[in-house]
Amino acid sequence: MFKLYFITGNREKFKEAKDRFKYLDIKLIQSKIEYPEIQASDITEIALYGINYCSERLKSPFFLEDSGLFIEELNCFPGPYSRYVQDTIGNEGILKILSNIKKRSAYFKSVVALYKDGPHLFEGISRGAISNKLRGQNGFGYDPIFIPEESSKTFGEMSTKEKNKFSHRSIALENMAKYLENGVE
Ligand code: ITT
Repeated sequence: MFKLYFITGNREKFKEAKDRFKYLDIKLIQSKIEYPEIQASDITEIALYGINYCSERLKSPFFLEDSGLFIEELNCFPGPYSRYVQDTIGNEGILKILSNIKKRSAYFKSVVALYKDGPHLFEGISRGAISNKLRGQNGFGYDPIFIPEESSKTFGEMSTKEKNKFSHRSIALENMAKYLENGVE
């Protein structure tokens, strides 16, 4: 079985990846090595900086993941600032900003950065909308305010397995899994 480290401090992300990889011949191990999350205007740049930094410290194959919520009516804010916005104004703050706005479309984007004989990038996007109020206790971060297309539930109202049917992270992880299995990027 192939051992692969997922560098993340976020337990929920690891849980999602474990569920996603359940059927594959890959043993996923969480690593909490800390790496600088640079402030850049592009999440791919943040992820690439992260793997280059970690590749000097970890010799086994590993990946990390950077994601963000992009609200279309706000010119794709918070995007690369999603962590800061979540830690400061949080979901209530986002709902307040959007309180008089009808067009609530948004998407989550995930960039999975794998380091295995060099860097490889995989992307996933989940399109949907921001709910009118907080709904659900599951997941983390923006999950209680994001409703993916093809569902009427927020991610916060879904189990990990259900969220994985729609989520940006799940799509990016699937793209990485295909590469690991078939060598196709
Ligand atoms: P890492 O240790 O893996 O970096 P993190 O929690 O810092 O974990 P990110 O920087 O990738 O994660 O995420 C940026 C912000 O977006 C952060 O506030 C997350 O809570 C939020 N976020 C990312 N993915 C999400 C998801 O699937 N559902 C809800 N919120 C999410």
